[in-house]
Amino acid sequence: MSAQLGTLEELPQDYRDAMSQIAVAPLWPQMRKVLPHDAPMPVTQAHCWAFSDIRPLLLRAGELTPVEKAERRVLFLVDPGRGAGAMQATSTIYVGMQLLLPGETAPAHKHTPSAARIVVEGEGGYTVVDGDRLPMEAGDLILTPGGCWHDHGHCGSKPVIWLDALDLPLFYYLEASYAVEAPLQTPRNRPDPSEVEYRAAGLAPARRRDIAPAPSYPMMRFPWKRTEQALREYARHGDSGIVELDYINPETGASCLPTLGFTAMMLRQGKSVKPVRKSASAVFHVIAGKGHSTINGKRHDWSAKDVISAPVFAAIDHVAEGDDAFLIRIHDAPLQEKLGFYEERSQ
Ligand code: 1HN
Repeated sequence: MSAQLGTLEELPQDYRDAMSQIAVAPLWPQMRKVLPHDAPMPVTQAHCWAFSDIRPLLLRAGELTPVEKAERRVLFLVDPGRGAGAMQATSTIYVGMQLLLPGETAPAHKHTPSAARIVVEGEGGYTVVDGDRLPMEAGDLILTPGGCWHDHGHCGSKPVIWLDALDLPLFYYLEASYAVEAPLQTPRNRPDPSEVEYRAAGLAPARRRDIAPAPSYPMMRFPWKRTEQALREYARHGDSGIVELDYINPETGASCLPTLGFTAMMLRQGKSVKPVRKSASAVFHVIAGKGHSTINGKRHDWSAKDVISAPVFAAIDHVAEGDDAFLIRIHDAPLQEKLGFYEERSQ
């Protein structure tokens, strides 16, 4: 079954040249590379990006490059398994840190990939998504789904930094990635739907089915204050296992974006948590607390605002030190579920 397959070097040079000339190649030398036994062989290497390393370079970008010249002033996280310039934190997940200075705006555009922001630092930032003005407060998750217009602004007095997560690598691979540009939007003069129609979990507007179908993306902002409260209550009254809440579409219960999943996690202080191994890749953003995660045998120490990546099927062990810790896990389980292969295995 697992006999050694023939190599390219075994083939005569004239045969190899003849293949190249007509643009064909033999499958068998590459068969195991594309179809390894029993589990994938990820290219992605687990990594921890310290916010204290990124922040000074991002602030310097604020001095070096005006936002008008950058459109989006971002430093993106490069998977060490892929090397210089790779716009990938994992196979499918792009992550960047974006800086907006007081008074700056980033012009409107819409694109095929979907995005979400997690606010890392600063007050007064906002994103306008399809006319709704979404305030950006620390830890908030803000969606900009594919095809939705979005621009950013900042009416505060200190720099604002947020994390961008996109399914860009997937769309780029599909040769499906492009954007359309437009001037800044004029926001509606009312609070966003998380404060109005979807004020409370489990409640959604009653609608006339014939003329008012539920919007595909009803809620674009998930305020961190509510998420943290929900996690703490769940930890207090739920079972003693892993404390995690998925961000969902409040109309359908589906993942809040089509390919990317977002899961809020609470790690109780001093407790080691060993989740099942998942076929999804993941990027963890630390909202608060400090601790360490051992990923495939290597220890990564982290604290608030850091970002940690994990490849598919990673064996992971998280420990919060000192106080309870809060993280948001960005992952591609929704994509894998749609494709019908999402899988979990015990460690
Ligand atoms: C994008 O649209 C934003 O709107 C940020 O803030 C980062 C990276 C790649 C492609 C589109 C934004 C992005 C992006």
